[in-house]
Amino acid sequence: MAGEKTGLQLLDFWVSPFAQRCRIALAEKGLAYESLPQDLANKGELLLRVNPVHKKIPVLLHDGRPPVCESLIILHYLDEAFPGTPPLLPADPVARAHARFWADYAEKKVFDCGTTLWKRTGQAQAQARPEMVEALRTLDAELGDKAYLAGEAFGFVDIAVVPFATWILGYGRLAEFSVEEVCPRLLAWAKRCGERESVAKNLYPPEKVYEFIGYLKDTYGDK
Ligand code: GS8
Repeated sequence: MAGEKTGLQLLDFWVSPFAQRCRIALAEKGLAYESLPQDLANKGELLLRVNPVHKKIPVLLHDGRPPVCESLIILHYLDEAFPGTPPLLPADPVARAHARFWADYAEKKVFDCGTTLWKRTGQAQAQARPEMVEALRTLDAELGDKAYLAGEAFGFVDIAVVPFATWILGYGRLAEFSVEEVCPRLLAWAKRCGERESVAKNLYPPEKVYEFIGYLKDTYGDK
């Protein structure tokens, strides 16, 4: 997709769950954009210039305006800058607050704990295992029998959390637990989300993500 009409460009990385959030959100809103893939092992001048604070992707560029960094902030920005597109966040303030709460929970618990699982060894890794299982059980219980995390409609919290779902299989393998036993409803939800074109086009199969986790472990993991 090119961003000529909207003037949108995304500093991107294929398997990044944070970039995937933005790509799914842009697709849900029907906003064309140009993806600018970044080499994170050898960061280029553009990334360092547009995100000098964190030096991380994703970064959204919009028509020469100051860059917008941080995936969830980008999602909020898209809702605010393109009011004519389908909103990601629900209208009700309490529902919005809950959506933000669970997006934050999944990132802090599942993604951060997952990073400990592939990066660390010994006691740190061993401690992360029960934390991961508890976090997945908690998310599974929060989902319960709902179709999507916030109820009957797919939205902000699903977009924020579903990229992590493709990493869960890898976490289960690393920590030797059965994801099917720990979070069956979450797996069914991820499959349901994957039926949407916005998600299907922007996520990768868990096996491919697991291969990438192996690369991360070999390259950046504790030796
Ligand atoms: C996290 C972005 C991030 O970790 C957000 O956008 O929500 N809180 C931020 N980006 C990673 C790639 S995905 O793991 C990144 O750019 N890493 C490069 C680095 O750390 O050097």
